[in-house]
Amino acid sequence: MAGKRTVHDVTYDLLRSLGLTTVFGNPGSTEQTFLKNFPDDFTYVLGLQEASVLAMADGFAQSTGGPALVNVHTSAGMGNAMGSLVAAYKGNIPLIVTAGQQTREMVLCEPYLANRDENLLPLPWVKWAYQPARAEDVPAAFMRAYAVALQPPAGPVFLSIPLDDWEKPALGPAVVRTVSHRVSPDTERLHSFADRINRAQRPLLVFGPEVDRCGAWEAGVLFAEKVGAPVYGSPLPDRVSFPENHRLYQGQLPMTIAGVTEVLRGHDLVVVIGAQVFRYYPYVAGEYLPEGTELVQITADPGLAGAAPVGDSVLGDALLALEQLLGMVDDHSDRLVPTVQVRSTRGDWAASPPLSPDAVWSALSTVKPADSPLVTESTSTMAQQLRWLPTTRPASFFATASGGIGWGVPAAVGIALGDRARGVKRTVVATIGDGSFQYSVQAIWTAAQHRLPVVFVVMRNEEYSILKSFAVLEKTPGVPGLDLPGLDIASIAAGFGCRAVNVDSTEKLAREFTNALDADGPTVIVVPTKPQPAHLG
Ligand SMILES: Cc1ncc(C[n+]2csc(CCOP(=O)(O)OP(=O)(O)O)c2C)c(N)n1
Ligand SMILES: [Mg+2]
Repeated sequence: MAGKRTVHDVTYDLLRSLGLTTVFGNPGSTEQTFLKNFPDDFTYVLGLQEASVLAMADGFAQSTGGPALVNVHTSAGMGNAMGSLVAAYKGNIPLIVTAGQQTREMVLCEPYLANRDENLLPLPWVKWAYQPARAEDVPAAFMRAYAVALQPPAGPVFLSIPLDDWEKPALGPAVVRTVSHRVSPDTERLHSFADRINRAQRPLLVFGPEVDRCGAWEAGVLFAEKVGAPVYGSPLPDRVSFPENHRLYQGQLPMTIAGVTEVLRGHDLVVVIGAQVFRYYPYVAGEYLPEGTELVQITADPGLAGAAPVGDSVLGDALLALEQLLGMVDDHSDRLVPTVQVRSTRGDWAASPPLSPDAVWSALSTVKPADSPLVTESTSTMAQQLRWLPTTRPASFFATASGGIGWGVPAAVGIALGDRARGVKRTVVATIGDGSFQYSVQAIWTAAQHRLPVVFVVMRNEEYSILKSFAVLEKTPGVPGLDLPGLDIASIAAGFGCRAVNVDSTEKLAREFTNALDADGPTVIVVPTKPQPAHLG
């Protein structure tokens, strides 16, 4: 019948209804049937490599607080995107990742570009992977993908769509559904946790990424102040969830079993909210909890509740849990908690290059606008960042959730795109190691094309500095491949169309940073930086 609506028409209507009108992609012949006659009310954000495409969508979703849509090229494109997919999965980012597939008519004989075992490739880093059994099922598969991605724990899903599906007649209009993205914790169990908090003599609180992600920053502060307990940030956070300049804030937990246990010693109850127990990294053996310490965990992720080696868990949204707990706990706001000096006051470092990381971070702390979010992937200078640029506002600290580098540069670009989409004007600051800068470097081209307000500060220490600290910890001398000579980062950045400058003093860094804030587009500032031995305990 002439004029019959196609799978293409109905799917675009559905995407419109779901607010998914921005597509992050890199196209190929297997995707062009989806992208055909791309509607005017949709935006296509081109990334030049799929690692960037996916992490830009991740940043976009974190800025907007909603899901994001990705379209990559069959198996090869999906393969390139995998590292970024792991970070999105670990960070609970609702992404609907789609890839084209060869024509159904000939896929059995494995033509060029056929995505073989298409649903296996993204596993285990998606919540659901599916190629519709029939072309007519494509719209409903999108609806299911949306519902699965959004519900807690949120995360990426994958759809493979044969290229000949789009022109097929649709069954009818798509069914639009809504789902909840919060789950309330079991009240009875929460009461039992509150009783334990009320009985505790020396409780300690740990806030993790779920708190900031679900909009519970303020609720967390109220709860901590009422309990009157010291607060730690969870180790290796991808989001910071508590003001790091608050009088109750004591610092970030260490990243080893033994290190965490030392901090928890003497506390009878540890309350972990919105975090894994714990995100350990180097193996330094020890007890998971000191003698006499109990632990309770609140998380929306059954996987994390299951993986905790110790303690009692309740499943639920951190905001709903904190709001309920606030009414259940006794007021101990007058309990004495020693304050910890997190921030340094003055520096005594050489003014000539290479600059010490302390000098770089302290200079940044004098010029970074208070409302600028920080995206950071400077692996050996995390302690200096905490010292000089503590996070004091919600939704303003972002780092990879997976430990894979190459996330920060494209995520910063995605956050700037998300800010623009929701009408927020602020400059995104991305502090990136010279090694980390290379992995998804082409994302800066997208930033330049969209004239995004991003300042990249690249710390050029000419090495994978953190890995040299690991070599000491792991007693592995003589590891090759840890030096990075001969990288002209400013030229690379200029080649992608960015403003780019080399600076060799803190004054120039501050001046160029301030200039960058006024620029119409991204700037890459390259700072020669001294290698920094990192404390990994
Ligand atoms: C995708 C990926 N490949 C390799 C690694 C291993 N790795 C961890 S940190 C690091 C070096 C980072 O170097 P740089 O960004 O220069 O920071 P620096 O340690 O010098 O501060 C590498 C290669 C990783 N985490 N992710
Ligand atoms: Mg480096």
